[in-house]
Amino acid sequence: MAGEPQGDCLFCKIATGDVPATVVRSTDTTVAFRDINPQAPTHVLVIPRAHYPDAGSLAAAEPLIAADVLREAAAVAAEEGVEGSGYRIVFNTGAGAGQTVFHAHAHVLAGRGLNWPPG
Ligand code: DGP
Repeated sequence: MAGEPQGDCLFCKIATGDVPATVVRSTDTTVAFRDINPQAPTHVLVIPRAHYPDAGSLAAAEPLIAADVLREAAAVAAEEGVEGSGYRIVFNTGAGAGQTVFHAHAHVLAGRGLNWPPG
């Protein structure tokens, strides 16, 4: 069923605690944890607990949870103290755009110069 945990999904396992991660925030619908391969001094991933393969399918099926992910991304930025200097929220969508884990997630990146356009 849509949104149900997938046994072969790494981020579903992080959401349940079956795979360890450095969790910085947690709500009924989301988990935020540090990226294992940080691309900036602050690099946190925010995931919905529900399994959807990407941000678009999450937003179509569960718009309130998609909003929770965005709200939590902003809360992470506030907690990390990077609101003033600026931060970037990224949803890589599709392998061609660099998505490697097919469970919707927002990258929250900050703490260095962030160029535009991104690479
Ligand atoms: P993306 O390429 O947009 O699908 O981002 C996936 C991110 O997930 C990537 O930046 C690395 C991170 N990642 C992959 N495996 C793990 C893991 O086991 N733990 C944590 N904390 N992050 C992971």
